[in-house]
Amino acid sequence: MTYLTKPKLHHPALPKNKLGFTHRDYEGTVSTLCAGCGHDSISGAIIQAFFELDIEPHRVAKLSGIGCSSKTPTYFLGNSHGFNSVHGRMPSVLTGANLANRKLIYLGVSGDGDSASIGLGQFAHSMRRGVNMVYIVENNGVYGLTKGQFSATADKGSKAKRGAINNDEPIDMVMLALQLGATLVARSFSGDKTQLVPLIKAAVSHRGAAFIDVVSPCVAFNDHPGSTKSYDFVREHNEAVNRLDFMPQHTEITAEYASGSVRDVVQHDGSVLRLRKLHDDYDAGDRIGAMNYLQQRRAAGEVVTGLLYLNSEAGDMHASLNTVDTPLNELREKELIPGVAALEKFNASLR
Ligand SMILES: Cc1ncc(C[n+]2csc(CCOP(=O)(O)OP(=O)(O)O)c2C)c(N)n1
Ligand code: SF4
Ligand SMILES: [Mg+2]
Repeated sequence: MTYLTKPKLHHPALPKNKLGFTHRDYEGTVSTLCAGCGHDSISGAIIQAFFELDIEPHRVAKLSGIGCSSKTPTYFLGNSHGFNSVHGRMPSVLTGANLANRKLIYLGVSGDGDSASIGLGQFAHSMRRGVNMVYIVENNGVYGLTKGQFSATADKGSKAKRGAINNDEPIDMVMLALQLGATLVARSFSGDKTQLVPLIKAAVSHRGAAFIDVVSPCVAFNDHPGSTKSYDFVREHNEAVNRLDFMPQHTEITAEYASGSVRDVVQHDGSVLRLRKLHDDYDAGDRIGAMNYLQQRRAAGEVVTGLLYLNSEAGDMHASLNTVDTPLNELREKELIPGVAALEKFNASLR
């Protein structure tokens, strides 16, 4: 498949967004992943979300580690900035880029091996620092690229394609993100674009560390009976706690819903997230409650999906470090070398 190039011509009547761009302007090269891989559906959802958000591709920086999942940024947002880093090291590269230029929209794409095994420490620190980013883990429970070894998110007792049983406890990335202080936490399924696209839009409009765990079946190594990351298992055990409508800034809110089942949340950019409750006992504003609920439902064998936690008042790493608004590469000599008097004043403040 690698020899296939995408045709440059496209139908003139393709729908355009407010910027005059079509879906094609948000795509990348032809995917070389296995046909049916969940990761390709996530790429499709990312393309749709950025198209519908009317974001100029050059405002986005996409970063990844190593794995089939980490290859996917080649297949979307071909006109954005991109950096394919080392296995498990995407979070620190993203953090550095974000510190240097806060004007870009940061999208970290990773796998369960990349983030829960070799990169677990990196993942943890990017969450607790509140790096302003969308962090997506394409979670298939295996190392797809290296031929299907169990990853750290594989459920205890789940079966590999050749029959081996996983005896280790799984790492739940959502529980970790909640515990570590991520301020938007969600779980979704690659086969549910209706849920995933608004979640990505909400995460892009959120200020702070936004984490989305997307169960994304690996059709080559982990889509058989006995796997808890297969299409069939997730479809049968998927419990969505809410549905999200995303309304960009300046959109007239017309639909009416019964009060109690709906909560409107205004994000810092003025966009509105309308959260429709599907489970009355679930409150996405209660972090500890969310952790208890997730544990209970997991014990009952359910895969809980939806917007699981949101703190729309949250700050981010730049707020806590009190950094300058201007990206570092735009600072001029006057700001970088403020002179002896300014240096004296600063030194005095430290004495
Ligand atoms: C430092 C280092 N160790 C090991 C590897 C081998 N390796 C490449 S991808 C990978 C696991 C990828 O798994 P995951 O992140 O879940 O991505 P998937 O392929 O499942 O999407 C491993 C162990 C590597 N490339 N670099
Ligand atoms: S090996 Fe698995 S994760 Fe990798 S492309 Fe194929 S189906 Fe997707
Ligand atoms: Mg994986």
